[in-house]
Amino acid sequence: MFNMQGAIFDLDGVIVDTAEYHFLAWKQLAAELGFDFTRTDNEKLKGVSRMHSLDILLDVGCCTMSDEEKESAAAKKNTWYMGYLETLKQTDMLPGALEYLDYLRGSGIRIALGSASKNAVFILEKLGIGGFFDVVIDGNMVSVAKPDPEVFLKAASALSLSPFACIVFEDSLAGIQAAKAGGMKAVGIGKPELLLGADMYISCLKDMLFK
Ligand code: B16
Ligand code: MG
Repeated sequence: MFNMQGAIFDLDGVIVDTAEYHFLAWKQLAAELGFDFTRTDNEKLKGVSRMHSLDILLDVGCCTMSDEEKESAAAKKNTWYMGYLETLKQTDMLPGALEYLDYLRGSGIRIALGSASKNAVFILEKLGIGGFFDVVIDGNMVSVAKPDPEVFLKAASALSLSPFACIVFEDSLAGIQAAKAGGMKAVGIGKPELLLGADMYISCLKDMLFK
């Protein structure tokens, strides 16, 4: 497909859906601050960095915080979130993700993770799939968030591949934009109308097994 030599995967929403755990932890923080945070609000946080997510949450509650208070609130939310991640296991992976990683490995395709999450390594460990990835670039290793292509360019470079030889699998619009800005092909996972600009659309990685 597209003469792919490297596959770069986003994590949340592509390999595993941790959005519900993010939601529960952000909702708990909002409750402490005295306002409600809904699942609809949570949609705005997909693919967005932790601190930017906090800014969006504070906007929802019409709250303001100093930088110090923000650091402490984000750390508290992350402790709750990591508590939810404790129960994560391989069977929680999204349909076809494990099988497609296995297929790519067997085909000699180089594999990278390109995620905004600072918990990516922990999540891969919980899922028991760290061994599939030649390279992991996560939120601890980038200075500019998607839609900037930094995370995917770093992944391609660490795979020793040209961006043009790589395909990015993404569930967020910012991620699709980042992949295209980096010169990669982009496969959008989700509704085409929400992921404008991708080269191809699928509903989950299981669809790739039949292409
Ligand atoms: P953390 P992805 C993103 O993961 C999530 O989609 C987003 O909701 C989250 O805020 C972000 O990671 C940061 O996560 O708090 O664990 O550092 O989609 O880029 O794999
Ligand atoms: Mg994602």
